[in-house]
Order: sequence, then structure tokens, then C-alpha cells
Amino acid sequence: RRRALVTSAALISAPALVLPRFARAAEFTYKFGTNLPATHPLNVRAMEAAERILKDTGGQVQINVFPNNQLGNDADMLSQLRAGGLEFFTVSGVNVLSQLVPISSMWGLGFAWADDDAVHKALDGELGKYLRAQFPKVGLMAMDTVWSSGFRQTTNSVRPINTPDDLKGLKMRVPVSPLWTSLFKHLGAAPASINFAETYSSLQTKVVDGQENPLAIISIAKLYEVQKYCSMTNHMWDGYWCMTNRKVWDRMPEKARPIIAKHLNQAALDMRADGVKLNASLRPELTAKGLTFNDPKLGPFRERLIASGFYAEWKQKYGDEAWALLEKHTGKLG
Ligand code: X2X
Repeated sequence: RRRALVTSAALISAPALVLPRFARAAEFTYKFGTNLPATHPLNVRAMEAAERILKDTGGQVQINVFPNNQLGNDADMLSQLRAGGLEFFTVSGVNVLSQLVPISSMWGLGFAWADDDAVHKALDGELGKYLRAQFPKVGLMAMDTVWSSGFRQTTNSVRPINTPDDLKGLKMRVPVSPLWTSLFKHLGAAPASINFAETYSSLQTKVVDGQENPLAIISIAKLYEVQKYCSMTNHMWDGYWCMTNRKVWDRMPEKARPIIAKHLNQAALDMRADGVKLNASLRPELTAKGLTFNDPKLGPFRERLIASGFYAEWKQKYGDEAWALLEKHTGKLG
């Protein structure tokens, strides 16, 4: 009787991505929340990791992936993670997390990186270690490997962006984050902080003119349906930390922890390769779907940021130590 009840409850609240069942129900069931549509490689790779974890723990640990803001928007998921109600959350370092741990937004500084390899090298090395060391101070813990989202491009429904002046007065949706707002203000746009969960509708209803994201997300979240121009501004790199709560982690079965970490880190590496490939290959498909692309010269954007004091302002916020660590990888900024 009891079992029948549990089964029907599980069916009602079943996530979109359900794992093949082991003969016995798993002893430990954890939730993994994301803000991206189910078909994005982040979710595909997270699911793959969940299957491997279930298998390698002999059916003891089952991780259910809840994509597409099913558990709430980024701010909601961060609260749940902090309260211990959500066990895993892939969250952008530059997004809501940076309200709690400002330094986590550092990799998102405008026009900082040469290419994906340069970022990955820094994040797999001492910069990543330095950033991860900040999270335990607020009760959180990040898995070692960052899940890359990639370089971001600018879309809007008004005009192609060829120079910084073209951004002037444009209402741009940016994630809820001081760095994002600052970057677009310094570039002359009018940024509005909106969670990703509400981005499509805010573009559709013209609450904002534009937004910025990597091509993989522009494609998978179908943002091309409500945008006209895509300018290859490559203005910012972003990725996701796979976050857990320290106390929650410490309560997970000791033998399972290295298995969980291993497969989540492997998934992050696999997703990097998926993302780099998608971001580099989607332009023809998005063009066919109606987006008009252009390739602005990026020098003038960076010069605008230097002249307006953007880098100096953020150097002061992040501190000299972190800044020096970053510039070891990016070269001198500003
Ligand atoms: O909110 C966004 O634009 C997204 C999906 O790229 C992030 O999570 C930062």
C-alpha cells in the first residue's frame, strides 16, 4: 500500500529527464537543477553523469536532472541550494551567484580572453583554485571542473551592432548581476536585469530590445524567433559552476562522493567540447532561421571600456591579488 502511494507521488512530480530504474529504489535521491532547456548539452551530459553515478554506486545514488527552470528561476534555485533543499545547481559564475560571492564573476570581464582554451587553462589551474576557495566561506562548494557556456554574442530587434555607438540607448536584457549591468552601462546601452526564465517573453513582448548569449543558447532556447540581428561581439565568456551545499555534501555517503565528483567533472569536460563545437557551427543554421549576422571590429569596444574606467573600477572591486592572477592568463587588461 505504502509503496503504491510512493510510486504515484513520484510519477506526479517526475522530472522531464527520468533515469532507467534499478530494481530497488535508490537509497539516496538528489535533485540537480539547471536553467537551460533539456536538449542543451549541459543537461544531456548531466543525465549521462547521473546514469554513470547510479551504476557505479550500485543503484545507491540517483540524481534527477530538472532542466529549464522547472525548480524556479536562478535566484530561486540559489536559495534552495543554500537552504539544502536542492543538492546540485549549475550556476553561471557571473550570474546570481556573484551577488553572494562577487569574485565569482571575474571570468566574465569584458573582452578579456583570447579564446576558449585560454579560459579553460586558467580555470583548470590556479585561477580556478582561487575562485573555488571562496565558496566554502558562504557554505557552498563547487566541483573542480567548470561547465563552459562559451563566448557571448549580442542579439536585438532594432539594428546590427557594428560599433559601441550602435548600443547607445538599446534596452538590453542582462542576467541579474552587477558585472553584466556595469559592462553594458559602460558600453552605453540601457541594461535591464532579468532572469533567464523570463528572457524569451521579455523579448517577445518588447520589454527589452535585445539580449546576449552564446549561439548554443540562442539556438536551443529559440531566441532567434523573437530577435532579428546577431552581432558577433564575443564580449564576454561565461561558464557554470556545478555547485552543492557543503553540509549536504558532507552528508552524502562517503564512498559515493568521489564517484559523484568524478562523473560530474567528466561531464563538464565533455560539455566543453560540445559547446565549443556548437558555438562554432550554428551560424549558418541561425541565418537560415532568420537572424542577420555581422562581425564588428572589437578593438573600439575595448577602447571604450578602458576610456570609461570599466577595468579600473572592477580591479578595485576584485582586489590586486585576484587581478594579478587573472592578468597572468589574459595579459594586461585596461
Ligand atoms: O541567463 C543567461 O543568459 C544564461 C543562461 O546564459 C546564464 O545562465 C548566465
